[in-house]
Amino acid sequence: MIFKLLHKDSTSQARRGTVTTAHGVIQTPIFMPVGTHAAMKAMTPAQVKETGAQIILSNTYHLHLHPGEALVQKAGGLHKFMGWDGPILTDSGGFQVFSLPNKRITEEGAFFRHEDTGEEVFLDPAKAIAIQEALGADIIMNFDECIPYPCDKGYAQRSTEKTIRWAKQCKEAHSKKDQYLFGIVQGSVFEDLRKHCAQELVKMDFPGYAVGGVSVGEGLELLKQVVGYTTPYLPEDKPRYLMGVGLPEDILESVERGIDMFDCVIPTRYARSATLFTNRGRIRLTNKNYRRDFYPVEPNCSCYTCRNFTRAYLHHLFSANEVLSAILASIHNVQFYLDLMAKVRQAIEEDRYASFKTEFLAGYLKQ
Ligand code: PRF
Ligand code: ZN
Repeated sequence: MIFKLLHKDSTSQARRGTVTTAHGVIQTPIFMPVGTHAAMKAMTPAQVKETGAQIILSNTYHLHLHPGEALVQKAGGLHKFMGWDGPILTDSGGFQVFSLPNKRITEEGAFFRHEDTGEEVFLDPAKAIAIQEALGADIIMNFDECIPYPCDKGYAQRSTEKTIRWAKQCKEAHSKKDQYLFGIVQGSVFEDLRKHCAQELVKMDFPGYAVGGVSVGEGLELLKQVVGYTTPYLPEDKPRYLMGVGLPEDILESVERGIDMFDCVIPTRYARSATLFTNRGRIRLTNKNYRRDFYPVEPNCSCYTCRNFTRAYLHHLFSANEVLSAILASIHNVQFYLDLMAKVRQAIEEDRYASFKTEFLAGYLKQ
C-alpha cells in the first residue's frame, strides 16, 4: 500500500498521510525541493537533508540530454550517482519539452532539438518510461501534454484526450515493480475536461495521481477552482500531487482542497536572486535597509543560516557576489517551505487547518 491516510481535517478537505517508497516513508502534505540536473542548485545533499527534506525531484528531460540515462544507470542509478539516499521523484519531461520554442508535437510524441548539438530528439510515452526506469527514481510520472493558458476548448479537449491515450501507453510500458508510476490529470481550466480526464485515469488504476497544467499563468483564483473540481474525482486512498506549485499561498489553498504533494523551483530560484521567505512575507536582501540589520533572516527559524548569520552579512554577500550568498539563502528558503509543511501537518492532525491557513496568510500577506 503506497498511501496511508492517517487523518482527515474536520475543518477542510486537508489530509494527513504517509507515502511509502523503496527509499523511505514521506509524511504528507509535503513539499519536494527540485534538483533538475540531479543536483539541488547551491546545496549539498547533506544540507538538503538538514532542512528536513524527505523527497526531492529530478528531471527526465534534462538527465536524458546530460549525462544520459545509460551513464546514470552505469553509476548505479540516480540515488547513488547524486549521493541522495532518500526518495526521489522524476518528472517525465512532458512539461519541459512543451515549454521549448522549436518543438513539434504529434499523436506519437514530441520532437525537439538537442540544446547543444541541434540534433533532433524524440520523446514519447514508452521512451519517457524507459528513461525513468533506467534512472531509477522511486516515483515516476506519465508523459503528458501540459496545455498552455489561455487555451480554446477545442484544443484543450483534443490535447486532454491525447494525454489520456498516452497515459495508457505509459502504464503498458512500465514494468519495474519498485517504482510507482503516477497518472497526470490535464484538462486546462475546464471542469468537464478535468472530470473526464480524472475518471479515465482512475479507471487505469495508478498508484497516485498528479494534477498537471496549473500554475501556467492562470492565477490563484483559477488554480483554486481547478484543484477544487479535480480532487473530488480522485480516489481517497491514493496520493495527490500538484505539479510545479508554487508560492506558500498556492500550497496552503491546495492543501485545503485535498492535495498531498508539491514541488517548485521557487524557494531555490528566489534565494539565488536574494528574495527570502519569512513569516511576514518575502524580503529582498539586496535592499539597502538590510545593510546594518543584525537580526537573522527569520528570528524563529532553526536553519543553519538563521542560526549563524545576520541579514547584514547576507546583504554583504549578495553585494559582493559571493557564491556563499546563494548557498545560505537557499538553505533558509528550503527550510522555510519544509517548516511550513510541518506546521500544515500538525494543524491537520489537530483539526484546525482552516484557521491555521487564515492566520498564517494574515501575517504572511500583510505587507
Ligand atoms: N506536467 C508535467 N510536469 C509538470 C507540469 C505538467 O503539467 C507542470 C504544470 N505546472 C509542472 N510540471 N509532466
Ligand atoms: Zn532560516
